[in-house]
Amino acid sequence: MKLYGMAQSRSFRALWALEETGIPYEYVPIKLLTDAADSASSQNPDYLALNTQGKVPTLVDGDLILTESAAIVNHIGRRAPKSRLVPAKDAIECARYDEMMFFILAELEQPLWSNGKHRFALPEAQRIPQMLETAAFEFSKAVRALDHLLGTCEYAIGDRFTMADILLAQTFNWAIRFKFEVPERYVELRERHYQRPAAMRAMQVIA
Ligand SMILES: N[C@@H](CCC(=O)N[C@@H](CS)C(=O)NCC(=O)O)C(=O)O
Repeated sequence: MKLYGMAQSRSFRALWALEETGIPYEYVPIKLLTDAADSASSQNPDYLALNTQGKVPTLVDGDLILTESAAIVNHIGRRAPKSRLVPAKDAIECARYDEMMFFILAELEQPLWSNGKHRFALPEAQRIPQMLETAAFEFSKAVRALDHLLGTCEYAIGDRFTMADILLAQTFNWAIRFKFEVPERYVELRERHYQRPAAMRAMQVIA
């Protein structure tokens, strides 16, 4: 498999997933905001042919091209079924996994992305400064919903580490970096999961 990505982005989810499974891969660093003529630029025509939005991550597995981080980690997990990083057998476990993955993307991550979009990612004319306050409000609401979903569980679902924990830990890492208010429980969750050998190896690759 070939993974295109960059540091401090959702690419880390995919890289960490690859390291958890032990699947051999090649990592290709991509640069944002550089001259499109640069072969590593996200705007280079060869990269745009893979990822039409010029975003990261992109995973290429044979003829398959994936450009959504959650779909990428799921695909990696399914390519390594023995890892059990993506639930596949029990319908209840699969449902809980789906719920957590969709919750992370739709509720927990969105306020972080809104913050980023309205601080630097959108063209200046499209930025609305008040969105930062709204994002902080929405994030704390999502955190309360997560408290409810998790109860006293140590993992995102059930009693073992899954790809949902990768998304959860990386999303809280992002929240901490963006200076959102993160309860101690989730600071600790991020620390615990980022100490996994696979996460540490992924950090060396992406640095
Ligand atoms: N929904 C996509 C979002 C990908 C995305 O927005 N990636 C950011 C970095 S984390 C990016 O490439 N931004 C550059 C841009 O928006 O041009 C995913 O989860 O993979």
